[in-house]
Amino acid sequence: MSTVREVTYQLLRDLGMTVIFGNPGSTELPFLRDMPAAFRYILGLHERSAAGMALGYAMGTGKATFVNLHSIASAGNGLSAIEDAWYLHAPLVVTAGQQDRRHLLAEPFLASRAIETVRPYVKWAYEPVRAADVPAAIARGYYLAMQPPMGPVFISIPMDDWIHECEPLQVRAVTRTVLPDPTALDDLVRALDASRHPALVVGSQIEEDAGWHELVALAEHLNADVYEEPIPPRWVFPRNHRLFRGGLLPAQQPLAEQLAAHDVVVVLGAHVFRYYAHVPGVTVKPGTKLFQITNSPLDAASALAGSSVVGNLATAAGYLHTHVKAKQNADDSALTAPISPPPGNPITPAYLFSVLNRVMPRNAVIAEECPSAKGDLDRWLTTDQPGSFYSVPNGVLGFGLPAAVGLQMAHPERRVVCPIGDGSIQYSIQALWSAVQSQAPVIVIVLQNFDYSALKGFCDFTEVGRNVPGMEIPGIDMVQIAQGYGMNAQAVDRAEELEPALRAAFDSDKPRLINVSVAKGGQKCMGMDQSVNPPRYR
Ligand SMILES: Cc1ncc(C[n+]2csc(CCOP(=O)(O)OP(=O)(O)O)c2C)c(N)n1
Repeated sequence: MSTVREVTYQLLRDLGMTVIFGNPGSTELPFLRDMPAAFRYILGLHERSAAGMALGYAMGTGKATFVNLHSIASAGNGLSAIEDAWYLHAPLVVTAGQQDRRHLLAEPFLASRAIETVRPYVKWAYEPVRAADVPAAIARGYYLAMQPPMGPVFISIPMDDWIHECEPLQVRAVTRTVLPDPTALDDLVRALDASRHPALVVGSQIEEDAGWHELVALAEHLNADVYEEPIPPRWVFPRNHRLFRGGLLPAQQPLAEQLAAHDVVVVLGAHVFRYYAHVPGVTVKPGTKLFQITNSPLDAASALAGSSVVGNLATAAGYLHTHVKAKQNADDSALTAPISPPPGNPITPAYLFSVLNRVMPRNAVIAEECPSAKGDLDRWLTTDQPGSFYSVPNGVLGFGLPAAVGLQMAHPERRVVCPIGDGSIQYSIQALWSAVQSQAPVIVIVLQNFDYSALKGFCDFTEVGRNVPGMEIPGIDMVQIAQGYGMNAQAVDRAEELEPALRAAFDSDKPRLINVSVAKGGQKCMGMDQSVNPPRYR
């Protein structure tokens, strides 16, 4: 008879989860010992980094990724990455050790209530009732994690379970594509056929459902204006396309105004809508017909207005393309090409991103976390290939760097670039070490402005005032920190140094950190200024 440990490794092999991201402790050692040669263990020096790299890897490969954390000690540390996976619909099978069942009742050292802790941000949190159920629980977690909307699951495993006897387990076929209701889509077809000026609002679920090409074909067929969802975690439409109209603002009233010219708005793969600043208003102006197609029943239920259809985005876009009549009357006022920003000193984020856009390969992948420079990044980076852009989904800093490293591991044939603030990089700084150790040639561009510019911007935006503690972060030497983790690093202080430094990084096949001294940001809040009538908090 096999053991739980042997059956589990066979199961992980059969499910294709042979890369394990983790940070070990005593309660995991009975599982990790003598790991079979087919497996690769990626060590994160902190669980935010370990689970965050797994998140990047899962999004890059589109496949469930196995994470092994340490009891409650590290499930808590990894929770923000699990939360990111929840909002990004990223399939993670997260496991953590539990104390030995035989004395759990006595609350020993490292006893774990991790399943209660993580529950709001996972699709399923479970501790098997019997040791012999461990492999089947992992299999069940895997099928659920991969089911749209994909997401994390969590299984807590008592450390004595691994040595118990266990029956072999057969992997099962579980389908993953949920077809949208054709009757509901036909209502949308009629609305689009009757529409004079439709708009598409596109969101990250397009990428989850591999619907990039179907979306572009649909937009061109309809000649519809295409807007990106507010604060997009992924870009899903070519940035230079004639129909691309930019992003929607994350506040109710200004967003409705952006869409005011349209008689039909179809939201494809996004919330209706993701707001940030509370500026009350209507969802869309009266008379505009609003439709949502989403792979998430939760998003369908929480939409503020309109009709929702649940199902696969690629299928839905393909159906609409086939059934709606083509339209000619596009307003072809595509975004005019902006004038390149000047190379001033200090370097502006706008200049930095305009140079990066010129220098980087067209198939580069961006994993970003630069709060106050988001607007400039959005303006100047013109990626036009699927899987090119990832960003923090729900405001929890610590996403960017480990996601970049995980994405780089998933895409050895592409270069991953991580533009990141000097504040943001501190939340998961240890991922620098994992990039070096795993030889993942990620290019980290730190925007060093020595403060929390985005928070200062928010202070101005909402009239909180500037008399707030904890806004400055002086005295951090990012080059030395990176070098301390074994990474090549250099400082760029003058505009003329920027392009050579970037070119050298792309020419090298090693990971590298470039610390760029930039002008302080915070002039706008998520693309909004006082004209949107922001809330006041004083
Ligand atoms: C985990 C976490 N802690 C704190 C915050 C609040 N916060 C939002 S933006 C920001 C500043 C980040 O600084 P930096 O990366 O230097 O970017 P900058 O604001 O200077 O553009 C902070 C602290 C957060 N969103 N997440």
